[in-house]
Amino acid sequence: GDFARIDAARGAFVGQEFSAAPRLAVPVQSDEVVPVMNPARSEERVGQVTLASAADVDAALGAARVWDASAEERAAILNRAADAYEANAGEFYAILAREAGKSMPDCEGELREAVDFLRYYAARITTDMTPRGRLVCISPWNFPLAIFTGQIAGALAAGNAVLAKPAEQTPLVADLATRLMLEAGVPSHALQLLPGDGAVVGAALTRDPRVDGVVFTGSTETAQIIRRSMAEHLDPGAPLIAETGGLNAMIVDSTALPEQVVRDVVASAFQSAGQRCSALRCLYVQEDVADHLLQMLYGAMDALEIGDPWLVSTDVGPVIDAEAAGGIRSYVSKARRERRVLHELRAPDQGHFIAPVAIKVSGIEELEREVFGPVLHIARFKARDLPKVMAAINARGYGLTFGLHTRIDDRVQEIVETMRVGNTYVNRNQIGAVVGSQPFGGEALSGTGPKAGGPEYVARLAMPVAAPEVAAVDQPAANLDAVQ
Ligand code: UN1
Repeated sequence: GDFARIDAARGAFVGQEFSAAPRLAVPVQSDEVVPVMNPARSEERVGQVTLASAADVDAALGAARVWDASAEERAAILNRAADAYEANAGEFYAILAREAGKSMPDCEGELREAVDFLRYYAARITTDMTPRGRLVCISPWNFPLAIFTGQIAGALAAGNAVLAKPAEQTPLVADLATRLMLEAGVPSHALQLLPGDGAVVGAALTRDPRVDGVVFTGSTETAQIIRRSMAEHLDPGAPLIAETGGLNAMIVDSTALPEQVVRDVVASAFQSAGQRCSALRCLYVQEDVADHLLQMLYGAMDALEIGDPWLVSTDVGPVIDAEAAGGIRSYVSKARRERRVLHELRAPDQGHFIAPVAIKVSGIEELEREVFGPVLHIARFKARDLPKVMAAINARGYGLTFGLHTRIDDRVQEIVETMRVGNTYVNRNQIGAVVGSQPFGGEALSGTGPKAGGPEYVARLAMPVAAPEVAAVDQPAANLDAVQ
């Protein structure tokens, strides 16, 4: 990226404090204000947020109205919002770096992806779409701009009234994004922002019978809670579109190009401090080349700069908060006690940093859960056990991404056909799906589709188009008898 340009743009916001509050079509009732802290400097305040209350949720749902502008007008306004996002790049980078701990390349990627979602969904708007009604969009802190915007843009493109709940950790970037969409012309009754607690705001939103659907990205456990909450109002027609956790694997055989494997493993496992649901969690290396390849990998890990995301030299920033860091630290300590740590870096002792680490496992079945940080598990396999490796990965049922490095063409086809995952990547890294060209989404425990950034997404957020009526032919019993 163009770091000089980014540096100049975000420089205008050094030291500034930001604030966020519910943005509703009616007056806000809550006055509960909490600080927003910088994960890279545990003592630094980035700003503050006014949390929405259950009463605010009720009022917002009452005020929500579908967006009845023409298809052309909706598309024009979403495109205008995309322009506004680009024009405000510096402020977005400053907030993303300080509120979400995002490195500069990640900040740039987030803004790019958010803009792509706005433009791509604007282009998918058709004149015959009927909105579902009130859609709740619940987004994660790991892509607090891109996924936040993508969900909303998809729902708005279909003309729905959106009630957006950003992640607790990242209300500031959501507030700026919402303001820009409203200023671009989205009416306030069609887009309302409800920052707050999952247990208060998320729960009140998802169990309300006035809600016609929920779009969610986050953990599998939260998706299950939302599903139960939605079941309370017994509207079987209200869809839950979820993109959730992953236990993503990569298989590297003895024909792979080692330099490229190393580069792609480092990016897949450690970029964004491993805080992507697409990130590589379990690397399988063929025994014959493992010693050599892993030595190269550890060398590449040693070259990673871990530190303040404000610095353009930083490769790996902090994890999101103290709770996340604590959970990962105790997981790594256990592996250390069991003498399974293969390679480990050192992290700054200030802020919520986790040093990239490689941990030995015999296979993906040993992974207890998705560890959302820069923790890579490594297993070795013998060539003849390749089918067992594939079966073990499929058996976990967390199919979000899968990576394969091989130079044997027939093997590519065979493996790709066998793997039950959302996105497969061959001879490249397995993060960084691209809106339009690589729609992103998982299967089974990883989500319910349709893929974000894909052609079906907006249509799924509109009412289903009635299937052509097929006249049912009642076969009189007598005729059936005659046939037999
Ligand atoms: C996520 O981590 O929640 O492929 C989604 C990627 C992103 C999607 C990740 N575009 O890395």
